[in-house]
Amino acid sequence: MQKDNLVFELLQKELKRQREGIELIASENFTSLAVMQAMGSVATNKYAEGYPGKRYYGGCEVIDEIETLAIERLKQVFQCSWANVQPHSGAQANTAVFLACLKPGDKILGLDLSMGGHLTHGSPANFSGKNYQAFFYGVDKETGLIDYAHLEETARREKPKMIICGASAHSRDWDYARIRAVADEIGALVLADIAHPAGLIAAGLLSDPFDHCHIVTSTTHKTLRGPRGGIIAMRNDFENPFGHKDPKGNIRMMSALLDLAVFPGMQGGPLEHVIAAKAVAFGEILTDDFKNYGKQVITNAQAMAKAFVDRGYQLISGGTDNHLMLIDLRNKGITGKKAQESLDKAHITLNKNAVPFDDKSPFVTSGIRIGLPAITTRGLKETDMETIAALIDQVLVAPDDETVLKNVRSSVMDLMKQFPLYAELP
Ligand code: DSN
Repeated sequence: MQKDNLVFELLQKELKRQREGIELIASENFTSLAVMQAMGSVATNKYAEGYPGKRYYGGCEVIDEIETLAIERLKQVFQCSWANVQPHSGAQANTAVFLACLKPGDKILGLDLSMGGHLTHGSPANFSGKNYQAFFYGVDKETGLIDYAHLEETARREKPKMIICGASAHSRDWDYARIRAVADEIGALVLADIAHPAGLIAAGLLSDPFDHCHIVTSTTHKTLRGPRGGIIAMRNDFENPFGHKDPKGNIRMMSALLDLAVFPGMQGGPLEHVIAAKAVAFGEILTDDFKNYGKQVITNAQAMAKAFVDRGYQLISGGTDNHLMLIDLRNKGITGKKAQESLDKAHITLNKNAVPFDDKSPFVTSGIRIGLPAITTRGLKETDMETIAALIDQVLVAPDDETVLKNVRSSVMDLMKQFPLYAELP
């Protein structure tokens, strides 16, 4: 078979881009080589619809061992009694939870997308806003913190069946106990989507949602530093409080309904090569190295936040508890879109992001989101954050100045040469 030069040259080009840039997209990370090797393995060849021990295909004995290992390691990571590692993504994981817990038209309550929430938490553009009646809470205009009083008021008034906590662009920890208290008052379930901070929760550095939230979903590729994918987990199993039954009309525990919702409910064959890579990543998360990584992510984020505040930038909520920060650029006279485009030219990658109460469209935005998981994996420390903030500031002050962009790009390349990425690869 001839090698596909076109695709492999493009992949080499992408590796070069990753090596030479400063990666600040809060939802990205660099997996270990072992995680990538598991993903690019023979497990991609195998059909395994079903679950370990109950498959619709022959020849699944090794795949069963791989998937069981992934499940057991994930249970250990979060001290859970049940986990499903098959969702292809975080969105799929959330879809499965909705399918298992709710009926179309049921009310849900989530963090508004424009306030840092996620599409799958009820946005009208998404299945969650189309098939369910979505209500939203937000953040306080002054403090940028979650407006729990508004959440409680909306919950008591609308009585949603499910309250969703979790965010894509919120830099503070969550009060899961407070959300559970109001959910118990109105008989609602609580879903925590921890896609962003999951790795920091796994490392014991942020509040633990599992004690208070009935069901937890996550992606595996952000702070968990695994392959692109999703998971669902519960510390304690329970009966669906809304009387849902399985297709045979039997009352089942939530774990069984969630398994059925993932397969055959909304997915076919699981991506067993990705599940193998998830098992590798979960094994890595159980090490002390990962705990140290989590601590460094937070140290770096706080150092970066301080460096921006010192330069007169306005951070939503004034700082960060986790791996990211959201910067409102309105006092700097540049939009999120322009900032992202100019920084791209300087090999600094991040994303434009709406800020709470934004007056610009989601395609333009007033803000940028900065995340530290990826550069922390590369080995950068808190002293480097001052350097990076200074480089970003130079670009944002003169976004169209080609000389500035060229000089910053060259400084970025020099800096990142000191932190080799995938040195084992050509
Ligand atoms: N979770 C989004 C992000 O944070 O980039 C993608 O869905």
